[in-house]
Amino acid sequence: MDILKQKFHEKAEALKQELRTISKEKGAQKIDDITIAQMLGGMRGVKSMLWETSQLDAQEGIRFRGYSIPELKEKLPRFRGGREPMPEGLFWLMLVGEIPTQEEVQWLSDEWKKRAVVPQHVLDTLNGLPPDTHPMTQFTIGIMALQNKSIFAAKYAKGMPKHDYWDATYEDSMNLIASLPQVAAHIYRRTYHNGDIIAPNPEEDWSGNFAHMLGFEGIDFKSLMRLYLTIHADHEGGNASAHTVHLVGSTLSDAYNSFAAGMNSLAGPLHGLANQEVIKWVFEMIETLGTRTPSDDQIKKYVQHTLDAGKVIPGYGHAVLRHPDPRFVAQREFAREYIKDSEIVNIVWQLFDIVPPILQGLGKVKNPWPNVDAHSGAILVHYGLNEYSFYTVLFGVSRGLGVLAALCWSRALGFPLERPKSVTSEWLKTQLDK
Ligand code: CMX
Repeated sequence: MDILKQKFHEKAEALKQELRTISKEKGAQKIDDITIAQMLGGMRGVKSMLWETSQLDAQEGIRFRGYSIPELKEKLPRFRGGREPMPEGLFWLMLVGEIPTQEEVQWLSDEWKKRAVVPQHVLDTLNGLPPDTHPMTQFTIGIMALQNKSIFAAKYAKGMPKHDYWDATYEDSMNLIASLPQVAAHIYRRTYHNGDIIAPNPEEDWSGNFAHMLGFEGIDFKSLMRLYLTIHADHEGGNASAHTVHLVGSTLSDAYNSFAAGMNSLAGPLHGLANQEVIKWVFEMIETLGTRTPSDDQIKKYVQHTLDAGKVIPGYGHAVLRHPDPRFVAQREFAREYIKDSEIVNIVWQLFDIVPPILQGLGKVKNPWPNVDAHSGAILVHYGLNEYSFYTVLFGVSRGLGVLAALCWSRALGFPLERPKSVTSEWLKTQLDK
């Protein structure tokens, strides 16, 4: 058994026993009530799921196993003396709750290199799709095409006992994560670069190799990828993509089926697709105003024009957060440190001053602050990755780390099929009468 799997197994077994005891001895204890407003309002705040890998605080933002993003930047191992954390380290942390050593992260990086085998039929499947197929659609199809490699599905078909589910899920998750950069890069190159595919570079880490296969060799872009793939990885379990993976996984669908389902959820404009919508909206603004250096007044009018047209301002607002998203802040810091004078980045910073008071003035928006998607596109444009329809795929590659680590936990803890209760509006009205 490999070192990470062994550690995970020991921790999961201990927690499984503990949770069983809690359920047996305190199972009837109430921890929450649900209101009609919550039921009609997208179940905001209803505590109904265990999710070990990260937790979100409305004011403070995300913590991964208790560590904030600035703490991760300081504590996680880095690649060859670079300044940004390696996502390999975050996966280790999320899976076993310990900050890994440099050697452990190196082991994981090497392990993913070994496991990154994308069969030809997957690439052929992608190549068979019309080039105007949205990259997120291609991404889910690519993941589904990998599914015939599922160890869980093969073992289940042969009658795998329940106590082995976690093991097969771990194997699938590791193989799938290892393969995601190549699948994503293939989609990028076939869609935007005439199918000029770039072979992996075994000298690189997971993020550096991804940047290389996309066609970006700059050291700063590789640093950006390390940060980007770290901060987008997880946002506790209730967000739409994570919850989808959790729900589908609860049916004992394997990691490939579950993750592809989550990616379809990430592809919605209120969720991950917002990162493409932000930059698309900024480009439209530039074109309408006829300048790449708009004044604050011009931007204010454009924001108002968007709202008057009955649309949302992409990249602003959040279902849980009530402060600027620390993932936005981390990207702003990156831009301050690495980028000098980018007109698009400047617009994002102007928007940060201009949009919140306008949204606040509407009187209904609960969080007027920017979320993770408000900043990412501007930095990618700065480095020349202008094809914004691809942005959500980058988000998806990163999200694989969190949701698949969490899926391993769900299998190891033996979580059952998820099946909340629904009611009709007729039933709801009868409750009011009572
Ligand atoms: N611009 C305009 N109106 C907004 C808004 C925004 N950015 N954010 C919220 N509102 C509106 C809502 O549409 C809603 O209006 P109605 O009552 O008329 O339907 C009202 O304010 C209340 O919404 P809320 O409770 O503040 O927000 P929700 O929890 O319902 O929704 C979110 C959260 C993210 C979907 C919403 O803020 C939004 O649509 N933002 C823009 C899209 C976006 O950036 N999504 C990415 C989120 C991060 C991610 O998952 O990647």
